[in-house]
Amino acid sequence: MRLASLELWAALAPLLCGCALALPGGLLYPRESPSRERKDLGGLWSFRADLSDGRRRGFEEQWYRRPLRESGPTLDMPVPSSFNDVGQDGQLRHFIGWVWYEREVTLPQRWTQDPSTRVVLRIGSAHYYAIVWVNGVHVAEHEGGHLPFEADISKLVQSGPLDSCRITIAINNTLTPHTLPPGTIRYQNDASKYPKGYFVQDINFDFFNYAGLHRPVLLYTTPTAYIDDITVNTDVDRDTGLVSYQISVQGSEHFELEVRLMDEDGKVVVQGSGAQGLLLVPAAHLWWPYLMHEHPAYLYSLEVRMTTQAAGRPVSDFYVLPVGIRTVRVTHNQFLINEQPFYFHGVNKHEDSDIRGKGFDWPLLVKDFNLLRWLGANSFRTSHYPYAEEVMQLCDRYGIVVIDECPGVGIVLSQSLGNESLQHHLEVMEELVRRDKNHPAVVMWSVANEPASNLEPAGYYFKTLITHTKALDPSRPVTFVTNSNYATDRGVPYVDVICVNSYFSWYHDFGHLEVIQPQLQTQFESWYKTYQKPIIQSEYGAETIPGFHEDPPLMFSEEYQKGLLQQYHLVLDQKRKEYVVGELIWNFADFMTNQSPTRAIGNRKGIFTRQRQPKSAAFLLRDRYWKLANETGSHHSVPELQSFGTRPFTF
Ligand code: GCB
Repeated sequence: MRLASLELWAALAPLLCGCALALPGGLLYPRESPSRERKDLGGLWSFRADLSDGRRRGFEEQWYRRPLRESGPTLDMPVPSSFNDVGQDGQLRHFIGWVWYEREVTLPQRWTQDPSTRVVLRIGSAHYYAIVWVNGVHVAEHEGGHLPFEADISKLVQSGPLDSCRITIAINNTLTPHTLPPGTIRYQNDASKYPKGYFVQDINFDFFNYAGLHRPVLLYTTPTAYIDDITVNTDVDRDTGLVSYQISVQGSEHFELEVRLMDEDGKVVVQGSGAQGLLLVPAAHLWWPYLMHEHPAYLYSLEVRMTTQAAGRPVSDFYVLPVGIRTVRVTHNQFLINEQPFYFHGVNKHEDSDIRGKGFDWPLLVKDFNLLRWLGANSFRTSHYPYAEEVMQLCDRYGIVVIDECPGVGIVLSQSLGNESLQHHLEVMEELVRRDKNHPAVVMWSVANEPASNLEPAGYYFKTLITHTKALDPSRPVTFVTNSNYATDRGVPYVDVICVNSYFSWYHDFGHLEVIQPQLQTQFESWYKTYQKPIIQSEYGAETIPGFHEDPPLMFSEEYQKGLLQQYHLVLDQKRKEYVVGELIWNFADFMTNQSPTRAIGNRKGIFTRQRQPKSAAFLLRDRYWKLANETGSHHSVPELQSFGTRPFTF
């Protein structure tokens, strides 16, 4: 949206508020407030993998009915973490099927005795399919390993005599052609070669299928009448910021809503009331990306207060949402943030590290953001699935721009482009937009990575998926990342920005750095001539073992990685003057993959090692990114350390 007249905006804004969401209810991040408490269930849980042949013993013996230790031996399992790499057991590392987690929780008395308190169990992510019981009663089921889900467990915890409850979560990591990401179970029935009942999980994506409770599990409370969802959209008219909001309330028909927008000093700049409205912010501080402005990432706070009556008593609920005022717009050759051309100089990441796998970890997260800042990166893509909500919050706070990708990776079988898969994919986009719609850092949705978009069903599939995503959120452009040929790709006609991955002189013409320039020129020119849309080089890179040195450069050496990047940069420097709007290196850090003859303990295309130490290419990229920042943004000297984190971080 851009510079709409105030009147037009006032009329349109409510229509932009995620009104196409078909999901019932919101899923606001559980923040503490005077009316809301939270209890983190991180720590050690009891754990058991169901090693029975069909992996069904847990259901046959109803392990959820009593404490897990009573139905067999258990292991200590940290949460959040993947279960795969914490032990010494090869069988568990490669386990496919159901695993069981359990935790006894002591609840504050008020939570169990006050019927006007609503108690919610929230699971940040459980990969891949999860079933949840509380005290043996089924409370939730969820498909998809990268998005949160929750269950209202008030009745259960308020009906018993106990101040404790037993939470059991069964999780299955099996991927099928209709899951996201898809996969296939392949049975090996040749008794001369394989043990009885032998099967493997095939996948068409290049990262280890870590599983378990990857993100925080917690309990939180609200009053029984509560703020269920908030949707914010922003625009700018000269120096006035326009913040339109829509609030939904559950548990009461008659309520009052008051909103106050506070600046970073806690000063109220504008107030409003009612379930929807438009706030005008005079002399607004805009949310700018890192290195694009001397004060990036300005966040206001939208304080929402709901009051109602319940059982003759006044009830209030409070929720505070960070709000960044910014606009996003795409032309035929530019990506504009606040009407200024924005060039993505950033990375692709993974949620991946030693031991914890995909488990959420604050020290790792802060280290990664410090490295991004050091590098002068202004953006990343959440390749190839939504990252933890806390990651998105830090992006808002630091001004790191995000292309928010759903787990649509490895869609290469035609059966994964049929209606059953499409239906699930649409739902996943709804869950993703519902979760991330209010993050100013998110500037574009990516619905997939490298699908077989040249196949016949891909046209309908991507048209439907992208149209639906735009209906869910008309305020952001939508893309998917392609590695198909420009002449045969059936999905790209529907995207706003073309994101292309290419590995010249790595997967083709390996060893020949001299082919990169002509091939990359051809790539860009062919796409642009066909579509006249801005282009992002969404992946490029080379496998590099730190400490391998070869000059003249040979593959896998640090010199080869640098040489390859430099050849790409020569072409990017020409084309960014025309229509290329970004470059994202593959990859920020080395990461774990399935074993294969082409992977030396994981993918080594990181510019940092898996332990986050720089390879030579990191220094090369750092020089480049700071130069780019100085050309396109506000001026900074390279070694300058911006002082992040001066504002307290609140949940
Ligand atoms: C790609 C994929 C990414 C892989 C990368 C590689 O095109 O999108 O998931 O890891 O190539 O290193 O092969």
